[in-house]
Amino acid sequence: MMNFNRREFCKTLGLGTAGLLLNLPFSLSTCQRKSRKDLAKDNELTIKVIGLGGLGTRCLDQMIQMGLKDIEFTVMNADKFSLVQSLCPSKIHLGESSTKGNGCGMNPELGYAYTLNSQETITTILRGSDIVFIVAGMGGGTGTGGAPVVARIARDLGAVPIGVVTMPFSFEGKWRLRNAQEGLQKLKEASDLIIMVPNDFVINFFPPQVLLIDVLNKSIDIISSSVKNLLDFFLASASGCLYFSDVKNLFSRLGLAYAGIGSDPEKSILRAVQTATDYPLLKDVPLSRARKVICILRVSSQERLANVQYASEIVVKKFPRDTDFIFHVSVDKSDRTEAVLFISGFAWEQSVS
Ligand SMILES: Nc1nc2c(ncn2[C@@H]2O[C@H](COP(=O)(O)OP(=O)(O)OP(=O)(O)O)[C@@H](O)[C@H]2O)c(=O)[nH]1
Ligand SMILES: [Mg+2]
Repeated sequence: MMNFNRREFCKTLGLGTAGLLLNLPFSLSTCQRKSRKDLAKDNELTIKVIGLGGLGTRCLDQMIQMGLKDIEFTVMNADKFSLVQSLCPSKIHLGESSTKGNGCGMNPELGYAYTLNSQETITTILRGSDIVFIVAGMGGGTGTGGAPVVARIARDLGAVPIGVVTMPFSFEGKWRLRNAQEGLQKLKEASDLIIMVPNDFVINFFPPQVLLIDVLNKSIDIISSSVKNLLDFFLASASGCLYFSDVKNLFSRLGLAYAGIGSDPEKSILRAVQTATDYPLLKDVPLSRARKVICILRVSSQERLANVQYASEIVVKKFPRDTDFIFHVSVDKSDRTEAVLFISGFAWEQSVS
């Protein structure tokens, strides 16, 4: 069992006052033996993940395939075919009596109305949750219209709503972009944090002759990994380390965030951090205007303290001096080495241009 004094460890990492927000795994061994469900119980954090529309449904299927089984997932869609195909056991058919199962045809007003019609069912599903992830592609009808409704229900129940959304590719045209911007604005009003995955930024991962299918799939990967890492952040904080009041303090009105993810097969946290800071999704993000950074480091049991310290310095140096940092460091039981950055604090209007 590794026990750290939060303040001393911050000093060791050389993080100064920024490190006072450091959230450390105070009892790693406990955390490694328990299942996600047990940890959630210990922390008294109940987390639910909702996937809306076509993209939301695909992302939840991917997360289920990643083995995140103890988390409660629900897909909601007006498109019956997509629902039937989904691996998710909990499904809500939005607008069942009105759409004949055909989706909302890029009309967010229908998405809004159908989701509102299912308000009671959604309330029942979300009751008792502390954090609700809402995953949707902005730009169509179901996800764009429905996501703000789900976020509002979650907030009214006292939970922290976190949106995870894509913005349309430029080639999808102005209609979808306008829908997406309006939907994002409404989602923002009802959520504490929105993790943005602009589809145009996803193109940065690939050479010019990339196949469309690869780009589509990559963003599903990014969303699924981002949610998974945030779930780990909440759940792997050993018992007593992170309470709902902490979550509320950390995430309340955080705004938009972009994610950078890096791993290293040879288990070097330094290379993982370098990959995360150079992540193609961050290429067009104005890091100098970030106000808050959440950095999740998952290191192998053989990783040296000096490397963790250096890795944190690499991150800190990328941002302005007055940025707030939250570092979460844990030793991975399967020796996976991963670094994830959530960069936030941007003004809303900077995001959607
Ligand atoms: N990267 C990526 N983006 C997707 C994918 N599917 C949809 N999107 C994006 O998400 C937006 C909304 O699409 P859907 O999720 O299919 O729409 P919906 O919410 O089901 O809405 P309707 O079908 O109109 O009722 C699109 O404009 C795309 O930008 C995907 O597989 N990968
Ligand atoms: Mg659809």
